[in-house]
Amino acid sequence: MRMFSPEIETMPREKIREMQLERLKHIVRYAYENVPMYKERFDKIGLKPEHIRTLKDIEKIPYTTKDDLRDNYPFKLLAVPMKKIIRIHASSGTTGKPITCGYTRADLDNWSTCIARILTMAGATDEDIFHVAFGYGLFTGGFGLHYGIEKLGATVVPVSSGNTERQIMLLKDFGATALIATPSYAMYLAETAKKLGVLGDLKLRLVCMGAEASTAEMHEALYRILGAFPTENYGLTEVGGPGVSGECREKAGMHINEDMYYPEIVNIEENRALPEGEQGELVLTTLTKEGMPILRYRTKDITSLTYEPCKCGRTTARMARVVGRTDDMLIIRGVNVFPSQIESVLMAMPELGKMYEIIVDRVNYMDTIEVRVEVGDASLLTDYSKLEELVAKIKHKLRVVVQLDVKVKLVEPFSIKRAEGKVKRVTDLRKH
Ligand code: DLL
Repeated sequence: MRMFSPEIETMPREKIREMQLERLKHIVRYAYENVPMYKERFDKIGLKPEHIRTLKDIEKIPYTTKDDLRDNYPFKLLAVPMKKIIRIHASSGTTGKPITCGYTRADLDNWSTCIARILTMAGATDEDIFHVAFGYGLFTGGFGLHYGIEKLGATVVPVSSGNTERQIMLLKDFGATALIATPSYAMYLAETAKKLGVLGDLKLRLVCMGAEASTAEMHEALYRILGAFPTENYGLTEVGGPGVSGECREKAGMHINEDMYYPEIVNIEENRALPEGEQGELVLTTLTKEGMPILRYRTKDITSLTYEPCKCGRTTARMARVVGRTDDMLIIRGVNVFPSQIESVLMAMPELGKMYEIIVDRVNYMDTIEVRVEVGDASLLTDYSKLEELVAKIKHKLRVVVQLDVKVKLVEPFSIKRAEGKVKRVTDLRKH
């Protein structure tokens, strides 16, 4: 199994922990001495950097949240003078001001290394031609992947997002072997290539996806259409962008770049650290960031960790696929529902297309949930009895998975609007 940084990726667990402790002590002192917010926080509770003597001591450090980043907008969390910052990225966010991140030259170099590792574990080599369909701009996806691909020594085609038919032409003409996109956009490209009858002209062998949640069923569906091996990777602007973790060919969780990030899982209600294997909110500490070190960031992403060495030979911790965010979990008549549960049902049904949306409302004080999903073949919509039968089948499957009666509406192929960036699956009308 090829690795980009074999010495790090196969390091024995004890050695990883030693390295993490050393780096943690350093980053805590560095943040304390250079970022006023951290100094204030520590002083308020009488915590000193030297109180961090073991990895477990990290639990003494207060969490950092999205609100902290907003309150310190745009640059108050930088630990170095602006002169040393050579790149800024930001996440759009849904409301208000964006979240910003500043990078020194060393940060950019580490970032590219993380990406090069993730692409290598997905099976890429310096012979691949990467078509990058992530937006280039403040979003971390485009530039983040771009420089990692260059570091790997592969060819990068920086197409950015938009103009799907042109993307298909370029995929075909440039002979791209690897596609970088969000899972929803990768699916849209695949469906469009199929519609245009050019699937056979594509040379794609890899699809590296990230920036939004996807399910195993979605990966399988994509593989069936494109015939290219799908993997996913994870990251967030607050800690630098993509490059936190990625799947290897075993697809048994995403390997965390543990020399750069220290992961924890906490129980959401009680803010209590959870042991290996238990599901909770991922908390990340950057171990090497110079520009904007972040201690114990509450990601709101729900996952679990395993420290078992992987069959691929890597020893780094793996995080399970993100099941959802604490803030996109829907509570419908008291039942917790994640959009990913619905996706896993829909993507496993060959009669259905690959695009769906979820509409939640409140009628006469009662929560309602409706799933609109495209059929694979429009002719189905004119056959009333088949249609009824299919709706009943979907409802039954959804009932088993989400424990609720879900209204199901089948719609024509390509009738639901596609996103070029991150897809928005849920409309919650109760909030209006
Ligand atoms: O989406 C960084 C990124 C770019 C990751 C490209 C991977 C590839 P943000 O825009 O700040 O950064 O959004 C971060 O997106 O907290 C998750 O909720 C979600 N997310 C990112 N990757 C995954 C994934 C980039 N593989 C937020 N699975 C995160 C599920 C993901 N959710």
